[in-house]
Amino acid sequence: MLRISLLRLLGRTGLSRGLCLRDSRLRHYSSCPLGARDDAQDARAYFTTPIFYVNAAPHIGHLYSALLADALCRYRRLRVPSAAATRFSTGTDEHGLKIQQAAATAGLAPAELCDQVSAQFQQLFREASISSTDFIRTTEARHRVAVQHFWGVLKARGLLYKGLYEGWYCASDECFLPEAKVTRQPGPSGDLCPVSLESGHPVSWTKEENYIFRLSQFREPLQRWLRGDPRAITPEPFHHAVLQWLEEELPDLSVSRRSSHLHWGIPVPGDDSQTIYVWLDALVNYLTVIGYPNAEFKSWWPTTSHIIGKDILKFHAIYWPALLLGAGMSPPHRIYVHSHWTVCGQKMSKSLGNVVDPRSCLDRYTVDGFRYFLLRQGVPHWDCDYYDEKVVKLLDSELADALGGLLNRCTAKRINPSGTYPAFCTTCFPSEPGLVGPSVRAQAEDYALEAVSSCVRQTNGFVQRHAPWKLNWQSPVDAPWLGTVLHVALECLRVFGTLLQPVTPSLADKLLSRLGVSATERGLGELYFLPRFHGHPCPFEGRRLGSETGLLFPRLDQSRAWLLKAHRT
Ligand code: ME8
Repeated sequence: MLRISLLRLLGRTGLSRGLCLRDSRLRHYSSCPLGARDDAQDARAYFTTPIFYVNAAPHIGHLYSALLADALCRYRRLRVPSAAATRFSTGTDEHGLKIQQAAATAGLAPAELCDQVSAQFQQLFREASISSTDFIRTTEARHRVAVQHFWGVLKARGLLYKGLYEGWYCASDECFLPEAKVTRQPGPSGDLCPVSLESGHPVSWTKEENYIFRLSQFREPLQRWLRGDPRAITPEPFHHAVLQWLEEELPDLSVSRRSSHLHWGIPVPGDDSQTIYVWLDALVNYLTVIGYPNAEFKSWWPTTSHIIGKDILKFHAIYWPALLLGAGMSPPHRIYVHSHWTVCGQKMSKSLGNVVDPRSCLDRYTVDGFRYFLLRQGVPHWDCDYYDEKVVKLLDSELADALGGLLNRCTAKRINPSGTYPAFCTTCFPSEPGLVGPSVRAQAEDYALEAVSSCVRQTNGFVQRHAPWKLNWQSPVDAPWLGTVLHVALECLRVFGTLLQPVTPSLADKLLSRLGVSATERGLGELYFLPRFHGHPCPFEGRRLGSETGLLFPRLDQSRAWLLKAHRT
């Protein structure tokens, strides 16, 4: 069944209903559009991914976040085609102790490490057809201006004070931890070392004079925000989790570090002895991209959707909205949260060294194939284990056999010798079920069009049931029905192709081109399913199909021997 897990993330946004036809036409998606409060052509929507640390090369977890954002963004562009209406940013997070230490370990200047790894992220995203409109690096001058301005606003509003901050700090996670979140584990020398309970990363005791943000003042405003907008954080369990966290006391937050300890960052305005905390620096990237502090940013804020992994929920759902409220702005419109890719049950992470290289996956499975796999298989609510066999099995059965096979069946010369989108015959397939007569050929099951169109396999079942390869174009009795069977199946393929555009853009393009659907006929507004069934004209009927483009998606399992060999080396 063609179920894309992305659709589950979208929940009630409407895309999940995309394959379900009512009144045999695709309905306009009536619920709240992604990232915008209404669907007007000039309504703006701004999508963001996290900005990724440059301490190590990208892995498939990073690509997954970027793909989710990309699919949401491409879907939004299908609904609202105006190029000026949608913005999509991604980028790299280049400051902080973690990067400073990684550069020292690699024997590089921090700026060199940042240039190298940021370029790898940019190349990966280009190769994976991530259609971002902006890429931000936090080492850019425009970002320093934005962060220092934001700091100035918080200061002017009396929300920063200087005080002694004492507690555990985890450089790997770049966060402060209360005692209750710290445990002891044997270190390399066998001695017990303090580590973060959640991530397992080492922590160290820190005691310094810092600037502190009055986070504690924001507990109630945050609760009001989340209770007033139950869809602010989706899926719901994450919304609920944040409200649970807010039941507990919210301590003030240290937002700077001594420059002698952390020099790789943005200095506190007017106090060079302190460097701004990397999370405050990083979160402001979402404003820098849209021109903050210039007033232009107001046309994109707060119609913003942040796509993030669950590991950084607290930063985006508590710190960031509190900082924004403190600076006199609204929280983001939506926070879409996803879970993690694991390997043998363990979170894929650079520090564990169990990462899967996304570029070799794109090479091996093709860009569309790997995009489809990650978006189809990943689920927002729970972690998903990665292994190569799973990719091969899924792509072979769903893209190569079910979808590719269906296209082949309806367009192959043997069954469709005229190479057209054949006519639909209302006598063979009357709009009313149960009619009998010598020319009525449709069966009771064929009236379950919702089901037919909701699933590629069921469309294949429809074709299989009527075996067009056994019907004869030369027979006046068979010909109209043969055309009708192909017409219905091609209509289903057209719907699948249109809806797959955000997920597998090249494959969808190949499919729609083969069906003869022009570039202006691929929007959601054009998506009327089987109008002939309801007595309306169908623009495709009688039209020549597009030219042959070969297999839609080649089976992978022939290359499995190669795959296993590649794995062993
Ligand atoms: O946290 N599965 O950067 P980061 C799925 N710079 N997604 C994963 C993943 C996995 N195993 N591992 C990582 C940072 N991700 C900060 C963010 S934003 C203002 C600053 C994805 O390089 C997921 O989106 O550690 C996660 O939240 C993000 O990468 C963390 O990337």
